[in-house]
Amino acid sequence: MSALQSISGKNNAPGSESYDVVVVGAGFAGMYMLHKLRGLGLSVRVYEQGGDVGGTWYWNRYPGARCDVESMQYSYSFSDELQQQWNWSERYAPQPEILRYANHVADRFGLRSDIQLNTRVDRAAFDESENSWSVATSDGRAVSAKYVVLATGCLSNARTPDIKGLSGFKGQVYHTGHWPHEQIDFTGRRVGVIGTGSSGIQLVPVIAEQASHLTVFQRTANFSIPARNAALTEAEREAFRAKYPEIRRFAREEARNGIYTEMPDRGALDDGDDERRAKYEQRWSRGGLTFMSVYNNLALDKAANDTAANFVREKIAEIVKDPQTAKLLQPNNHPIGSKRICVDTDYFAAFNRPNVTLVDIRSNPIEEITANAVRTGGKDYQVDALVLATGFDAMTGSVAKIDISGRNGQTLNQKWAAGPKTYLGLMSAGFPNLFIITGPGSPSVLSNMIVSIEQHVDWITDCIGYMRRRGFEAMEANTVAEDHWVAHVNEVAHTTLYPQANSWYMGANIPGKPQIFMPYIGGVGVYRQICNEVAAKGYEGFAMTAAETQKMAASS
Ligand code: N01
Repeated sequence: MSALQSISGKNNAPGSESYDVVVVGAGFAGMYMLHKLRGLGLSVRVYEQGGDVGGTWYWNRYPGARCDVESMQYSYSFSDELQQQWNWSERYAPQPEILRYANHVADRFGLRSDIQLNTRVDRAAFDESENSWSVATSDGRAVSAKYVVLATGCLSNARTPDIKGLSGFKGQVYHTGHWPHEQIDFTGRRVGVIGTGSSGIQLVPVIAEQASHLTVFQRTANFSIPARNAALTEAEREAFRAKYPEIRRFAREEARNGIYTEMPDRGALDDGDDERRAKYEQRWSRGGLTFMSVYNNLALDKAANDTAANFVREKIAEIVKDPQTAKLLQPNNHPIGSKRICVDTDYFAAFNRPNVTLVDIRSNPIEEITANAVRTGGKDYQVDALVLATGFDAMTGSVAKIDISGRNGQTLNQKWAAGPKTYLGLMSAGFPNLFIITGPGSPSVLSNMIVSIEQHVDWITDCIGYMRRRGFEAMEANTVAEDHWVAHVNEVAHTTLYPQANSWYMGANIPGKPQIFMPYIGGVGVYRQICNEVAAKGYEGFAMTAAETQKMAASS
């Protein structure tokens, strides 16, 4: 029985659908992948679970959702016409505008004809005799493809926590990562928000303006920097556009996180108290994620980190009038930046409103959710609606939902049971011709995602082009290279303060998930150089199989 038959249960007669490449997901990664592969003249089918393109920006449509990297930078760079013509309205565009941009890209580059919406990829099996994948989709079809590219997103598998009584709650329950398409009006309603990560921090001030009462259930206080969002003027857009060649080059090649900003050349302890405070003040007034790049050792040295953390804690105390609430909002169990730092608009000030209450569920965990209340510390907080801003099974969650089997029938879930293993975050040994975009082991979520997406897509496209020109049928990471890379990723992470936090970077938010630091922290510039060198050496660390011959190492 062929793999096609075995996974679909159907007999796929000759003439059944076959593509050069199947791409899973039509977010920013999947769309650009399609565009590039078309450039190689390949047949491509993109499957997208959602009802439209946009990925994370299709699903995360909660009130207040917007990007936290400036839009002039959180945008594609591959088309100069596109970046010169698209008008971002604000410094940080709101979700509907980013989704409009995704749709514009789909239309502008004529992508829709190769994208099948409302279709999940359920299974993919590698057929060793054919060196190709058979892919089964939720509409009951099975197709074959030489290559599969997982463009499934790092934060796509929304996680609903297992809280006693949640299913018996009589009001409405919303998850930020699965927000309804219709407008939700909280006017006059008592709303409970569980979760104070980036999503919770963005939506609290917006819902506070509508709700009759908002109760925020906080387990971990987070560091957040004001966004200082504002409308962009035409002059600002023009100034940016004029500098695009340098901005994009810097973001790709020099920045650690794919964002154009000053590179710090001093550590926090190299400055005296006054000078340091002045620098933090300046960054706080400027707003945004680049607060963390004021010094070069905030992620490395706890004493340096403490100076920034203390500054932000002081700011929280200045903003929040009630000292007890301010104290609860001051993060105290992780170094600043070791959990994804948040960017907000009036988050802390929202707690000065008479209709907002903060409840500490670290000291008193939620006991249960009743028909109309959240019970904690023996007290019932009455709510009509609950918002779960409880995050995602990050980086591996959306991959794990697909039943992927590689050589010898081994599944990716089996292989990754003790934590994800990849070479360069791009491929996993034993799974030939299966590429992952911004997978674990690459800078990914520690960077401006679009910069990392474009780099992976370009690399994968070049790689497939190389294989076709030389008649290679299959490509696979070799185990030794993979083991070295996994060790390197781990080693670099442990030179920083990041592993000190219970973060989703570590898988710590998912009960039972192996705790391994998943993204590569070495920086996008360094990482790009490594990937380029690997390619220049004939894809060193990967084995390639020619059509008519046995396996041979590309690098030998
Ligand atoms: O999710 P999170 P998120 N009981 O995992 C709490 C990106 N993003 O959706 O920290 C009670 O950060 C949990 O508490 P704790 C960005 O990369 C970007 O907010 O585990 N509480 C935490 O407070 C971000 O990092 C933007 O103690 C529970 C919260 O829920 C990533 O997405 C906007 C709980 C989850 O925070 C994820 O952010 C939004 C339980 N059982 C998101 N389970 C931009 O601005 C979880 N929590 C671009």
